[in-house]
Formats: sequence, C-alpha cells, structure tokens
Amino acid sequence: MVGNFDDTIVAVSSAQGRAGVGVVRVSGSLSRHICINMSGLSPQKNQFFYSGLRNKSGQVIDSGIVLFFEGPNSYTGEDIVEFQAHGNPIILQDIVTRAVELGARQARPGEFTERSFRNGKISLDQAEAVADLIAGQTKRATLSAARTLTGLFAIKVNSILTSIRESLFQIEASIDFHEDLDPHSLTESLKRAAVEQKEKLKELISKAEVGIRLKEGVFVTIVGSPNVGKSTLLNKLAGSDKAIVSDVPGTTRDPVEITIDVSGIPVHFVDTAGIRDTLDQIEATGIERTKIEAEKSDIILYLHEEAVSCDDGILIEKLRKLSDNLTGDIILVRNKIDLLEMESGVSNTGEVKHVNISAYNGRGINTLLNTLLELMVPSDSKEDEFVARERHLNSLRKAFEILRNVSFDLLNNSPELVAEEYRQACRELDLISGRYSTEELLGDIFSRFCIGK
Ligand SMILES: Nc1nc2c(ncn2[C@@H]2O[C@H](COP(=O)(O)OP(=O)(O)OP(=O)(O)O)[C@@H](O)[C@H]2O)c(=O)[nH]1
Ligand SMILES: [Mg+2]
Repeated sequence: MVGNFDDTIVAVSSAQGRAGVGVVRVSGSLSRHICINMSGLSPQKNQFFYSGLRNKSGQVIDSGIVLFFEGPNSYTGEDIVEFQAHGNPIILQDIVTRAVELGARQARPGEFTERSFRNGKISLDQAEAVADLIAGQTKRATLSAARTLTGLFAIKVNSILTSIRESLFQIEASIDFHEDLDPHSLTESLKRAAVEQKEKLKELISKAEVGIRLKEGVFVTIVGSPNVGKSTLLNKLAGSDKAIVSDVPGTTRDPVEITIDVSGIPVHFVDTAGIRDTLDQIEATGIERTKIEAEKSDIILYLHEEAVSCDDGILIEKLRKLSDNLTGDIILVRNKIDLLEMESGVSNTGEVKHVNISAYNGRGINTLLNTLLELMVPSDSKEDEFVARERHLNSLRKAFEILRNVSFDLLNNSPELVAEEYRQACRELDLISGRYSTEELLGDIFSRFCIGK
C-alpha cells in the first residue's frame, strides 16, 4: 500500500447504521480549511465547539460538535477535524461528500492508523493492537489489546533488543580494537548475556502464544463414534439446541460450530459426524469433514462411553486411525457417567488427560473446561497479558533460534560472522515494531482494518 500521504482523507468513523451520534473524521493539511467552510468558524488548537454544518449551497445539513486537533499532537500526527453529528447515515454521507468537494478523498481501510504509524506516533504492533481492540471477542482479549496499545509488548521486545544490541556493539568493538580486548572474557560475557536474552525471549514467546489465543481463540473439535453424545455436549456448552440430538447413530453430518467465552478465551467448539465405517455416501462425506476439522484443531475432545476398564492407549489408537495428521492436544472424555454410575473428575494416568462427564445433566463439564484452559493457557499472571499475532511469534522464535545457534567458536577468527548473526536477531525483533517492514506487510496489516480507523 504505497500511498500518497500528503493528501487529506475523510471517512465515517462510527459504525454503520443509525445511532445517537455519528462521527466523521478528516485528517491532513486541508482539515482546517474544511472545518472553516463547513462550520463558518476558524478553530483554535485542540478546540471543540457546537456549530451548524453546511453543504455546498449553504444549507445546514445538521448541527453538531466540531473538534479540531492540530498536528503533530493528534492521532495521525496531522491536523484532524472530527464532526460529531446525529447518527443518520444520510447526514454522515453528506458531511463526507462536502469534505470531498473541499479537497479531501475517501480514506482507505485503516488509513488513519497507518498515518499514525508512518508519522512515528505508534509502532506497528501498537497499530495492530488498535484493530484487535476493536475486534476483541472477550473482555480479557479486549483488555489485553488495550495493554498492547499502551506499549506493554513493545517495551518487552525493546528491552531484549537493547540487550542484544549491546552484545553486538561488544563484538563490533572487538573487531575495531582487536589488540585491546581479551577474547576469552568477551566470549564469556556474550555467553552470559545470551543465556539471559534467550530466557527472556522464551518467556515472551509463551506469553505471545497466549496472546494469539486471546485474539484468535482456540479451535476444539468434538470427535467420537456415533451416538456417544457429541451433539448433546455441544448443546450443553452453547446453552441452547444448536445441533440435532437423537438416539439414531449417524445423526450429525455437517460440522456445527459455536464460540463461547471460557474465562476470557474465545473457544470455538465444533461438533462433528460420528466416525464409523458406512456405506451411506452422505454420512461418509460428513466423516471426511470430521477428519478435516480434527486436523486443523488445537485440541481434540475424544468422546466415548466406554467403561473404566477400557485402556486409554486403545482409545487414543482408535482416534489416531482417523488421520495421520492430528497435531492438536487430545483430551479423552468419558460421557454418560449418569448411566455408568460413575463420578465426574479428571484422571491423568497415561499420555493424556481423561475427564468423566455427563453431557446430559452437565456433571463434569466445568472440570472439562478447566482441563481445556490448563492446556490453552498455562496458569500465569493475567496482569501483563497482551495480544499478539503469528508474525510476532515468528520473529521471536527466529531471534531465539539465532541466539541458540550463535557460533561463539568463530569469535577469534571470524567475528564479523558472529556480528552478522546478532544483527539478524536484531532485524527479526525490529520487524515487530515495524522499524523494518515491507510495503507488502503494511498493506496486508492495514487493509484488514475497518474504514474510518
Ligand atoms: N444418559 C445419557 N444420555 C446421553 C448423554 N449424552 C447424550 N445422550 C444421549 O445419547 C443419544 C445420542 O446423543 P447425540 O448427542 O445425538 O450423539 P452424537 O454423538 O452427536 O451422535 P451422532 O451425531 O450420531 O454421531 C441421545 O439419545 C442423547 O440423549 C448423557 O450424558 N447421558
Ligand atoms: Mg451428533
């Protein structure tokens, strides 16, 4: 998205539809001119006032609050004028039309935030947090996005970056002032620093993993033989009859998805067609879909109704027959304990956890959700949670790998090569804040924003 950032942009910044108030935002050098023409008043720096808003023929379109922010102390870093009118789309469109007549152009999605980033007001991860703050699916995810926006993530990344840069300077100094430095003590000092840098990166990686889950949610597929109660469980979790339940095996064909808030994590549960050999073409297609869902899920709930004598290993083996590509964590779930006259609870004798439930009367469901949570989010402080994206995680992981494989043995003979490894680690971390970024990446990030933000 290589754009012209000299021109003035305008967009409706409030949501579509009718509301008490609607906001039109203008950013760029023509903001003052547009403000004067529409309101008849010349704004002072950071001033707001109530005024009639006029169209080209001088007719009053509406009356509302006009706010003027003088750059660089504004969201975008440019002059901004905001019109708060009545929230009727016709009025808001009239204001946009008038601004365009006065020289502005319609803003692209995310262009206000993009300008903020390009003008150095916020880093790229903070710009992403703006979108995540708007899109947050749970209170916890939204709070975390707000923390990222205040720079919590950026500060953590920067602190590691500063330390790696410090190591890089030491290596560069050793190249420049070769005679004055003791190579052994340099190696030792770099190694000591690298231990701490890797430790901090590891910590940040696991927090970022949680950050991605907060934003994207977790995908959980309910898999099992026909009639074990998969749809009953989905309905219990949803709190309504989303999927058809019947005692006829092979009822569910299409995957049925719901999203619920589990302690602030959006969890997407998918109910699937029961797995069995079948000659029914439609049911077989349904089972093929079960396989696809299971392959892409983070966690698989393998539901069954076997007595306790059945070995966990055998159950897992049965599940694994569905596909060779099951990468998600597995939880075994024994359903219908009301019929088996068993207690709810969780056991962990083998490779995976085994939870007893009754989807019918709800017993054990909370234990099941807690077991899910433990797998999704290691119990840690929620205070410094932040949202993150796959690209952040990739950069953190790459930087970690580079530091893990630094060739300290080369410090004596080829320190330039070691310096280059450190430089590469810095570049990876710089990608997060956007200090180094491609136009393609920026285009990809900002095009996903809504118009007006
Ligand atoms: N007693 C008891 N019955 C249950 C329980 N869970 C499900 N059932 C019953 O088991 C039968 C099958 O339930 P479903 O939820 O349709 O089973 P399913 O696994 O979705 O079956 P398919 O869609 O055919 O693969 C229904 O008659 C349910 O009422 C349970 O916890 N206890
Ligand atoms: Mg079903």
